[in-house]
Amino acid sequence: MEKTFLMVKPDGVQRNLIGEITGRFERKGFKLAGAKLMSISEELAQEHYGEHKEKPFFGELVEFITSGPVFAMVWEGEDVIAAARQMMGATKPSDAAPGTIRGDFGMIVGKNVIHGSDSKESAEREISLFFNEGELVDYQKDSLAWVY
Ligand code: 3AN
Repeated sequence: MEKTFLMVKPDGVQRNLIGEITGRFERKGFKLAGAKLMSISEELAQEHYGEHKEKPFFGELVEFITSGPVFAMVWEGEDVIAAARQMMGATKPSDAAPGTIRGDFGMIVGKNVIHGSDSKESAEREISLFFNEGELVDYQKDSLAWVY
């Protein structure tokens, strides 16, 4: 089953949006494989955003993502990488459709609430950057016969 790396950014944590955001992926039907509240070191931030090294906003990006705790997650399911990108909405909150996470909660491009892997390659890279093998849980969802 496909896996993706999602992260509630420092602005989302400060705004108490962890529950709101994880709730959307739970209700959609995806499966949580790992999650943790953590601080990102300067080194990890630079590695994570390596592809943006030449961008004018790189310094700002690293400064922001290390400015407070983030909530890192691995979610699993069919086409979860693309589906999560749809649920996140466009990078620039003013372009993000209502009903998406950034459309509903984002205000400015530099503080857009959530990060999500944009391809299979980046998902694999980001999952292994943020999680040890032992931190991911492989389990089956039980039959829901006992929910009434
Ligand atoms: P996404 O997060 O939608 O994949 P990317 O990969 O293009 O977007 O950009 C990575 C991060 O860089 C974004 N989440 C956003 O916070 C930040 N970013 C993108 N464009 C700008 C910009 N023009 N100014 C400041 N930050 C930006």
